[in-house]
Amino acid sequence: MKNAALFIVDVQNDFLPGGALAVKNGDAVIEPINTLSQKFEWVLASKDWHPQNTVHFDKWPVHCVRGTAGASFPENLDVSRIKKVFLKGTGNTDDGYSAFEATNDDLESYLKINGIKRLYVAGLATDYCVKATALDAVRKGFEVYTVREAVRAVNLNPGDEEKAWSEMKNEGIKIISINELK
Ligand code: VGL
Ligand code: ZN
Repeated sequence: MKNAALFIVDVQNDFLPGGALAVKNGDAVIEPINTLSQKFEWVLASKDWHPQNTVHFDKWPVHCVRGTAGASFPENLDVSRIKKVFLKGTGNTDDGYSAFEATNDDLESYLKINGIKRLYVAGLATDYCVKATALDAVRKGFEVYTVREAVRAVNLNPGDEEKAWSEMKNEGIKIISINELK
């Protein structure tokens, strides 16, 4: 696909079943993401990449501490086509939910330099980092699709997932099914 990228948000061990901040059925995103990866020339990803001490851990159990096994990609995720990983949540005083807050490189400039105008967002979690990344992208003028089968929600409060879908739709993000992608 021309001018388009698959963006894989935070598919890391700590967000998978058995991890420190496990998303229910989080592992169900891996197979669709592996399939999607084959369809894109541009495959990009983010990692939640926290320091040991951050205000973020006042709200959440300790997870995705940079360099730990919990912050790694799961073994069954096909990472062979990922061109670049954006590291976010790296500070002590911010949550860094959006991949546009990455500190190792500027995602917006990277996309622009490489002529990417459309983003297909997948990964974890629908109601936090997927939503934050998709909303930032659409607000910055990118055309954004969230791939239904390739995301799962935390649902800290019941209904958070539904709320996230409506927020995304209201801002012009399109929801797409994997089988609608050529
Ligand atoms: C996330 C909660 C805390 C996410 C990250 O990747 O959606 N959620 N940190
Ligand atoms: Zn986090």
